[in-house]
Amino acid sequence: MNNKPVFVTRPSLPPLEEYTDLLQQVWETGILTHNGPLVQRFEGEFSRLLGIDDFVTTTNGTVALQMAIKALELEGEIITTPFSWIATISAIKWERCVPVFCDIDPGTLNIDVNKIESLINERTVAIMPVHTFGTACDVNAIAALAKKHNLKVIYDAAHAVGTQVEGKSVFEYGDISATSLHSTKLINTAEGGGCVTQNAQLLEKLKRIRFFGHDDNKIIVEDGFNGKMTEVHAALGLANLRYYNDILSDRKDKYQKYKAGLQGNSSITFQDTANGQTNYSYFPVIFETEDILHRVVKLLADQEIYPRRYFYPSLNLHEQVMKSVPMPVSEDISKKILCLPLFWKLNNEVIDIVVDCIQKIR
Ligand code: T4K
Repeated sequence: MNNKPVFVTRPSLPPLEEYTDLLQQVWETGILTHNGPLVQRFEGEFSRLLGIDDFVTTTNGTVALQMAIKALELEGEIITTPFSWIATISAIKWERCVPVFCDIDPGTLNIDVNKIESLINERTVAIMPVHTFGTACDVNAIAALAKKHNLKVIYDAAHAVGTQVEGKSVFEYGDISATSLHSTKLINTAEGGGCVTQNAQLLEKLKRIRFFGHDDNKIIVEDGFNGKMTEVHAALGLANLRYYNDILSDRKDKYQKYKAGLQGNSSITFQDTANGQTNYSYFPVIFETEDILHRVVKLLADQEIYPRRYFYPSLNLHEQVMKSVPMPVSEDISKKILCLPLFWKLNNEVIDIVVDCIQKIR
């Protein structure tokens, strides 16, 4: 087998000349940043492909989350999931809000909507769920809860480029969705991210916040910071977007190949992708025990194949960043979950080897 070692992911990369053609334009204009022509073009093309009205690019997904909190002027407690990447809570903490964990649903691995209400109090200002591994949250139930208690909803949609609910982009739910365009994501700009909102005033505010608080005339009208994407990053995004449909369908094929190969193995369960509302951006497998996971990791390492323990440990156990509170479902799942290699152009032979290794261990 070629292309060893095999990692959990590899960035989608267009043919180099397609990227350099776009860079040629950057060299010609000399515009490297400050919402130049390629950033604007990327925002337009990305929005068209996803069927959304507008997209505010940012330097990365963490900054997009922080901008969302800033734009909504939140001060207080934000209910979120312990089963995520550290950025979900670090963004909340950087914005001087307090993360409050709500355990997850063991099937979808998303925030357990039935457990949110008991955590709401007079200090609660928002809910920040994650569309974990690109699988949509129960967006309608979350909207109903938010309405009932007058709370804002920010979706950490870092994994969810391409996820659709009820025939439209999942980015259209909540007050703001914040996504990531990091090199490990379905569409990448190397580092990058962005915000989506249906609210025109919020959209303008997000644009001002990412540009030092400038209005269109470069007058400082509010607190802001520097969250701008560069032209060099937007060029990579534009080149990658040409392959968007191919990337989506290729991942779906590979996801289904894994699933077909592993179906019937009684020591594993899969994420419940809730009626197909996923973008196939990760292939997580939950083993019956942590011991089986360790044995699979060892067997795959012998073949130079390196899956990843996303997300381990459960965020509530990071005692150096916050006080520990028990989150039994998230803690249990995080010990037993492994994300298998899944990326555009992954060799199908690798999937066969991975499936074979897992089937050997019961
Ligand atoms: N919210 C959620 C739910 C998130 O998952 C994340 C980020 C965020 C918010 C914040 O978004 P950003 O601020 O990052 O835009 C990765 C990413 O750094 C991070 O973006 C991502 N989530 C997180 C889940 O995973 P690692 O620690 O897995 O990276 P690393 O270097 O171990 O890479 C994994 C594999 O990918 C490597 O074994 C090889 C391959 N790889 C990686 C990079 C960076 C490449 O082939 N090329 C590359 O350039 O963090």
